[in-house]
Amino acid sequence: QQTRAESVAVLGAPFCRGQKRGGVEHGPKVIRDAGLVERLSSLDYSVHDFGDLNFPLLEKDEPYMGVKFPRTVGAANKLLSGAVSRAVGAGHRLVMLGGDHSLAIGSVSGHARQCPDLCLIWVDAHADVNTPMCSPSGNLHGQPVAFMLKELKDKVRRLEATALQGFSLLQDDVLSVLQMPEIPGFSWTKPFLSSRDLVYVGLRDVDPGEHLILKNLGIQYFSMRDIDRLGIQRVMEVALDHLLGRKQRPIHLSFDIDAFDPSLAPATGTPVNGGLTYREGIYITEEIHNTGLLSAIDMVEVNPTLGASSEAVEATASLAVDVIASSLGQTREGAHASISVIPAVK
Ligand code: HAR
Ligand code: MN
Ligand code: MN
Ligand code: MN
Repeated sequence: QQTRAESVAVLGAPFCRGQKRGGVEHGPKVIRDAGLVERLSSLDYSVHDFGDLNFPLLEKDEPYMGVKFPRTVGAANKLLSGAVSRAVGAGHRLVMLGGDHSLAIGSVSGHARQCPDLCLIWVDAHADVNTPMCSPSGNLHGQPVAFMLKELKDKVRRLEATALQGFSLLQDDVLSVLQMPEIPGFSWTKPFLSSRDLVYVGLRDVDPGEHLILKNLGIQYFSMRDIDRLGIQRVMEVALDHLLGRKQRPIHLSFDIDAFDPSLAPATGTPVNGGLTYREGIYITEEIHNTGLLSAIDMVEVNPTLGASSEAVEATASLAVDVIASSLGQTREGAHASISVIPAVK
């Protein structure tokens, strides 16, 4: 059978230390068991499953500035970043299976090493842009974007040029929230993304410090309320124009399964009511596929120990597979099969 020119690398990242609930490290297994590799093969990709990464276990890892397991999360992401960079450098489209969303630090940074002009689409109920200063939980899965953004490092100069009116916080408090400190375990990475190169879709649980960062840096985001008002078609049109209007460049899609409504994706650690419908989720990924620019996908926060039943777990995992397949070109309107699978006229 003829295959597409493209190949897809699948990389499992069984990791849970970016949050407090066990089980999310089994995400890669249930997503594979839901038929991921077969589905991508049937889309005519050559699929290279690189298996699961083996993350180092650190015996002692005390919290730092309230941040939990900083060295463990840092070391895991360093390993992941190298693996992603090698896979993308070898010419594969990358699918990273988490694991919790702290893994995006490694995944996006590894991708950016090969594609420095990439843009990032973050589909999530949460903004995951807390700094250690404003994180309400200390969990690193709520902070990955803060490790990426350049603007949170070169704070003062930029901030002075930015209008602060409308915020009731004192300037000093604003400054400390917007400032990303050095965290042990992360000396291997530097911020690499500009706030204009990021778009959020699906937000509905944003912390006060995160809201301050989104507004102050002028980050483009579409909350569930925006989807209600504009419709998903308009949201994706504006989102993709924002990222690609001036320049075509590689896309990194970081997809947190909790973006979906909990009725569709129950097996996840921090479900929030009022999420994406199945059709909204698939429309998002179809539009991303149609750009022809998708280069890497994270699929994170599938936690098989949190489903109320095996059906609930399977539904969540199968939804994850649908999202990945749709991102990589599975259509709802059909497509021409490769010529060899069309039955010959009898
Ligand atoms: N914003 C909260 C925090 O920082 C909760 C973040 C939770 N979760 C995720 N990431 N699943 O999207 O702790
Ligand atoms: Mn376990
Ligand atoms: Mn997330
Ligand atoms: Mn989330």
